[in-house]
Amino acid sequence: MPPGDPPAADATVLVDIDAESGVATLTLNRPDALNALTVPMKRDLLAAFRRVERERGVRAVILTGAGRAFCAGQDLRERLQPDAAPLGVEVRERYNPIIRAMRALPKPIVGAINGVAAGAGASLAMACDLRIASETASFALAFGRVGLVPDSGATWFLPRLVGSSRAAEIALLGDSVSAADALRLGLVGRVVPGDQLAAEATVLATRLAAGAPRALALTKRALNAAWAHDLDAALDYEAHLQDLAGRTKDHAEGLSAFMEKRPPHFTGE
Ligand code: T3D
Repeated sequence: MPPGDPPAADATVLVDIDAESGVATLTLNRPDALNALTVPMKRDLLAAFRRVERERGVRAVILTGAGRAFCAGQDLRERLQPDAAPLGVEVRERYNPIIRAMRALPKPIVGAINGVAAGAGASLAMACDLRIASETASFALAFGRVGLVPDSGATWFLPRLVGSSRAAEIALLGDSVSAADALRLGLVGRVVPGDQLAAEATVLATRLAAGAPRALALTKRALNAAWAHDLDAALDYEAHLQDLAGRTKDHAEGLSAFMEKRPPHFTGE
């Protein structure tokens, strides 16, 4: 955390920036409500993603939850308030901008899934670039249980991560998917004991933060675009991005480091 910028004790999203490693950790912080998402929290989460995009020293991001849950999705108590926005408005104006910001963030996001990820909480997890889960984590597309449709990108991410047949089971039945099953299905990349999650996520994010930032940003862009591309378009787009990457100082540094048999030192230039 930079000096002079302590988090408010009641902040709904904690932002902790480790200047040395270049890793920013965003922590959803309403543990008593399993980090269920309220209007201020969605605003704070979007602001946090915008902040880590602006901060040049941040090269990788961890998204996790405080307490025993990752995120239980929309705060259902807030939804019962008489002044709650219509659902379509809430999704368009508050959820979708967060998901768009995560996918457009030119820095990798590691989801450290420390507990249950339900409803829009599962969507947030799926919008991360990499997911590492605690053994006690679980995923539930709980939308159907409250008579709603999977949103915040869930219907887009899920079939791409686990295939359409498994996605239909998870989305239509809404059953909880254990961390072990999530690993088997490809919903997460790694599962570790709960007491090792923070450390393992930090190791992963620190590795990413030491990578060539422009190359990683362009790789994320290519992977995002690949879903909408056929092979011809993907080949053309890769060539275009390689042109850009090839002009960076980091590419020259990578070549020098290889020839000199030393680790590269990437600066993002
Ligand atoms: O605006 C819009 O609505 C559109 C967007 C919708 C997107 C969505 O995310 S819809 C889906 C919303 N989420 C859910 O339906 C999940 C609801 N929660 C649960 O099903 C369960 O809590 C869990 C399976 C996640 C965990 O179960 P468990 O037994 O481990 O914990 P618990 O006892 O149910 O919850 C602990 C506390 O967290 C409890 O509070 P209390 O009684 O101790 O004061 C519970 O009410 C609170 N909590 C959990 N989830 C939510 C929540 N409070 C508000 N909203 C929640 N989503």
